[in-house]
Order: sequence, then C-alpha cells, then structure tokens
Amino acid sequence: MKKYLVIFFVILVFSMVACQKDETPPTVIANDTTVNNLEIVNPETFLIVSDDVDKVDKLTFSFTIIDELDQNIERINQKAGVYQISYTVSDRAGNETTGSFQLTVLDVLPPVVTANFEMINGPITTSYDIESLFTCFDESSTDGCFLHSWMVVSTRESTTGIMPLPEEAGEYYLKIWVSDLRSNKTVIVIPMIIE
Ligand SMILES: [Ca+2]
Ligand SMILES: [Ca+2]
Repeated sequence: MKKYLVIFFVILVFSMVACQKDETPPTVIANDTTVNNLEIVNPETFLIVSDDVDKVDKLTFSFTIIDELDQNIERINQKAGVYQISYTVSDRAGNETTGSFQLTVLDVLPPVVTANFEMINGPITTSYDIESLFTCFDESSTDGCFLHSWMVVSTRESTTGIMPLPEEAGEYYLKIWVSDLRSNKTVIVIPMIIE
C-alpha cells in the first residue's frame, strides 16, 4: 500500500510540474551593431537571449527591417546604410518579447570604374576633362563616386608622376583614382601618346 502511495505522489508532483504554465517572456538584450558591406548578417547573433523555461534553441525569432521594402534580412548587407531592426522573441508557451536595435552596414567596397577611352592621343597642348574619361558607380552605397585625383606617369606601375599634363611628346600613362564617400578607391590607367 505504501509503495502505491509513493507512486501516486510521484505522479502527482510530476503532473503539477508539467502543468505549471510558463508565463514569463524571454529576456532579450539587443545592442546596436555594425557590420561591413557583404558581411554575413545573422541577426540572432546580435541578441543575448535567455528564458526561464525554454532553451534558446527552442525559442522563435522574427525580425522586421523598419521602413524597408526588402525584408530579406540576409540581403541587408548589400547596401551601406543605417537600419532599424525590430525583433520578436517567443518562447514555446507563446510569451513574446519585442524590441529593436540599430544595424549599421559600412561601405567598404570601392567603386566600379571603367575607362571611357582605351587610349588618349593628342598634341602637347591638349587639356582633358578628367571626369569625362571614366564612368563609375558604387553599388554598395547610394552616395555615388567621384574623381579623387589623377597623375601622369611614365610606366603603368609608377606611383609618382607629373601633374598637370606633360610638356614633352612621348608615351605616358594617365592614372585616375576614383573614390566613394568612405574613401574606398579604385584606380584605372589609360595609356597616353602625346605628340
Ligand atoms: Ca518563458
Ligand atoms: Ca563603396
């Protein structure tokens, strides 16, 4: 009889524990975060999460990028900018914690630049509108790109040269540096024949 009583109480206690309702939402700490352009973004790793009952891998996460049409969080790394991310973390009993944090995506990619001419050929007196010699775009940001500097050099590899244009006939190279607003630069080289 005593044995049955023990079993009864064990089952009773077990049932009481099992029936105890989880009414406490997860605890979430979210810090503002910065990533580089094209760095893989897993927003769950930006949150420090715990729950009184469930292990973290049993919780449900959802994220919304505020004021953005494209809600694919994995693509947010493609354009530099400052984004507000709202999150909801739910435990298995349906208790939710919501909040938001700021994600900054830095532009670390240089502009894509193409020369508009394969070669420059002209008399000594020719002056050039350097900006008309190239086309650029900066796919990583909406800030665009611009002429940073240029130099006439004697060999393609040279990093020292003359500015403005040469006063003697000969073969030269025009090096043009193009920058975006975060000072990421691309250099192009256009051969020059000055007659
Ligand atoms: Ca809970
Ligand atoms: Ca860029």
